[in-house]
Amino acid sequence: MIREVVVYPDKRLKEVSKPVESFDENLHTLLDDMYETMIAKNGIGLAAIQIGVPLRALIINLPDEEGNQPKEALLEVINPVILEKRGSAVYTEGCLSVPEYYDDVERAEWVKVEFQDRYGEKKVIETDGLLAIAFQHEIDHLNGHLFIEKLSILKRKKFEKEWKKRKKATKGAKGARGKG
Ligand code: Y12
Ligand code: CO
Repeated sequence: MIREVVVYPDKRLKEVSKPVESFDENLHTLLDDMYETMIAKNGIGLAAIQIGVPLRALIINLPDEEGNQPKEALLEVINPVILEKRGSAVYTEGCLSVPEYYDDVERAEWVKVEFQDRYGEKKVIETDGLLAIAFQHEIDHLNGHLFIEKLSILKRKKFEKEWKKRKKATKGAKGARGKG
C-alpha cells in the first residue's frame, strides 16, 4: 500500500526511532509499503519515520546506469549502526520529506555499517560513493535529523524563507480552488 509521506516541518521527523524487536509479518508489510511508497514518489531511499512509523528501518534502492531501480538491488536495513567512517565527500542531496529542494551536503566518503535484514539476520556492509551517502542520509532520519540541518546558517535561512513563501503560495492556490 502506498502511504503518505511526512513532510517538513512535521515534528514527527524530529523523533528518534525505536529499535525493531519483532521480525514478523508486521515488519514485512511495513517494508513492502515503504518500497511501494518510495517507488511511487520517485525516491531512492526512505526511512520508516517518513511514513510516520518511528522504527529503525530504512530502505535504499539506487538506480543503475540506465536509471532503472531493479527490486533485486533493494536494500532493507533494520537497526543499522555505523561502525566506522572515513574521508569526506560532497553530494547534492534531496529528500522526499523536503520535496523540490536539493543542496550540497558534506558527509563521510566511506562507511562500514552493521544492520539486520527483514528476518533479523546480521549483515555488515562497507561502501562508498552514493550508497555511503544514502546510508548516512537515511540513518540521520532514524535519529530525527534532516539533511537541511547540515546546511550553513546562511543557506538554512534562505531555505526557510523559500519554504515559507512556497507554503503561502500553496495555501493561496488551495483557497482559490475552494472558492470555485
Ligand atoms: C543521495 C542523496 C539523498 C538520498 C536520500 C533519498 N532521497 C530521495 O529519495 C529523494 C527523492 C526525491 C524525489 C523527488 O521527486 C522527483 O524527483 C519526481 C523530489 O522532488 C519532488 O518531490 C518534486 C525530491 C526528492 C540518497 C542518496
Ligand atoms: Co530523506
